[in-house]
Amino acid sequence: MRNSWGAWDYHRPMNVLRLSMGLMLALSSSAAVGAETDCVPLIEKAWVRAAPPGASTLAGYLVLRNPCAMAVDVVDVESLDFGMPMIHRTEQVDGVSRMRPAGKLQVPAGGELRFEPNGLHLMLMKPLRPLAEGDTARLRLVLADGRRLYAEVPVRREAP
Ligand SMILES: [Cu+2]
Repeated sequence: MRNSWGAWDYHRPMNVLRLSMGLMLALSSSAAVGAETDCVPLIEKAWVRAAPPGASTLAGYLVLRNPCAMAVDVVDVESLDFGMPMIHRTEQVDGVSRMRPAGKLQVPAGGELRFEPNGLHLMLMKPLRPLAEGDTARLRLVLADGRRLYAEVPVRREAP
């Protein structure tokens, strides 16, 4: 399942994607992963900020909500539309704004993780096609347990 985009079908509704992901998990992992994996964290309010044509980097934001009974760790972001997507955090150091790789991010049970301007964000480098306002970017967050959370994210000028 790792490095495979096989479960990615741009046109299928999300609940079907989730179901097929659940089935794949059921087939690929046995008792080691319990029924807990049926519960999937949710990507909400996702958007990519529109940038001028030719921009080498776009920024993405979202809320990752974890309604499950166990914490989940987010370790990476992948995309069909960017050659080098990363998770960054913006920090103020001595009054200067800096960005650095965020590392592993834990979302507690029942909690949420907010990717928002001037904080945690998706740093979407090397666009593989032009993405203008109204377009949709395909992203997925990678969890430490190997699961992927898919999102089709609108390109917008402002937060939804
Ligand atoms: Cu950044």
